[in-house]
Amino acid sequence: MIRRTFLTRALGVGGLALLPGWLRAEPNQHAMHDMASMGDMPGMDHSLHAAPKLAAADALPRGMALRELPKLANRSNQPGVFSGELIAAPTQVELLAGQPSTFWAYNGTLPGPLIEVREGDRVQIRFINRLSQPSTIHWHGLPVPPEQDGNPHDPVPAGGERTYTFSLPKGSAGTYWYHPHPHGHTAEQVFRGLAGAFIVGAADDPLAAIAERHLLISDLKLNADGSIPDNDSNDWMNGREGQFVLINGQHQPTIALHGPERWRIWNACSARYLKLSLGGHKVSLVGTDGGLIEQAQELQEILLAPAERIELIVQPRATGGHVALTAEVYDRNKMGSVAAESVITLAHVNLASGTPAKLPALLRSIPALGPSTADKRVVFSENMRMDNGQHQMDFLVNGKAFDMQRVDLTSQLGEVELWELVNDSHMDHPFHIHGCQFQVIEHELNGVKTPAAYRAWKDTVNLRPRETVRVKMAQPFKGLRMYHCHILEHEDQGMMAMLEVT
Ligand SMILES: [Cu+2]
Repeated sequence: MIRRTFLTRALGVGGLALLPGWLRAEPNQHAMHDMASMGDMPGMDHSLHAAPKLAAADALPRGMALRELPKLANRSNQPGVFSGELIAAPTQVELLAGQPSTFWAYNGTLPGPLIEVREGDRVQIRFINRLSQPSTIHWHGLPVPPEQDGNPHDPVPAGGERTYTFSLPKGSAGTYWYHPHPHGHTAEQVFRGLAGAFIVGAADDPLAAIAERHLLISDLKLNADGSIPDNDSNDWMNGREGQFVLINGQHQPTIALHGPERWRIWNACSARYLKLSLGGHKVSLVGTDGGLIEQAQELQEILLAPAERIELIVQPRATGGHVALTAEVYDRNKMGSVAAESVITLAHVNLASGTPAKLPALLRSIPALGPSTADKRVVFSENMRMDNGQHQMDFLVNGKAFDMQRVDLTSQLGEVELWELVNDSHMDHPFHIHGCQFQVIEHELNGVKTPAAYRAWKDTVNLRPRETVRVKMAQPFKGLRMYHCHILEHEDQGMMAMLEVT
């Protein structure tokens, strides 16, 4: 159904203009008839009708102090056990004055509540699904057993519930998140508001003395009447981007530094790439998806692909002063006639004067994964073909669209493997694998190999057009794992595959 609706979306009257010139064709009679007969399908883009107008770019209030993420309450009184409840349900939020929007939210908050636990904790989350669709919760990046990881094979039906339980081992401290992963509905459930942050704290954290701040960045496409539009054909091709980029659900908030701060940043956007800059102010990268790196890396800009996370140390500036946190222009080679990219202001930051913190020379040791004894090759590609006289866009892994019944690769438990991740397409795609962290070994582009600049644990890595990235990993649990493009529209259309660990 997902591919079918995309096909009609792509050929909708409004959608035609968005196709690249070499793909444009007049829809034939059959296609037009087909489209009309499918007008009542759920989630259908009624391209023949006038689309509601998008809210103006300045329609949301801005400049409020950045609020903290709401926290999920721990209902357990046992030491070492975190027990909480997440309810996914339609929730009315009035972002535009007098024009309430219906989001889908966890526990009524946008984003969902922050889950904060410690290494060694046992986690029990009761999930109640009050949506009209099946859903799951995927614990993005966490080392949890496959049957607890919200695979599309384990849907929680509309009106149903289940409890996810897992333990977090020593060494798993890091910056994670959670979001739905049901078959074919992931993109919609996330863009309607379902996502939240998950932090695993370390017992021996070398940066524990530095104040933490959390910035979960998400993207919002909003109509002027407050409704949240379905994906259009452009969203299905390039991944959805809205006219608003929010931090902790706020538009262009202000942040006042009172001294050195440790920022954890999540790119929870469906498709937007964030080339982050703090007005030229140097910051120190201290962590990636799976926790601290070995040595702090000083930088002025960093690219955060969809689903990636980082930890930065932001030091006060002797002269104080205001800077903007921005997403600089990054060209990810979108298809069709899309608007020119521009710099996006995410927040206004006051770098009050203060004393910078001295960082330890070694944050932690990350042992290199040893020699690999098995290889894998994963190729992301796109394909436009004719099907029944209509254009059909495919997003593929190793030449195939996702099939819930097909195991694509198998791995042995604990075996170190070298995965060659290839982007054989013209557009950036972020690769993500469930349930484990990998180490990037090298990037290869145009025949030039570049070793990773530092050792780090990651679960998501961007693949530039025609780029190959080599990573090493070892699977910690037996069972079924998903790996896919984390542009959620591409994932839903088939750029996903399955690994069985035996
Ligand atoms: Cu993709």
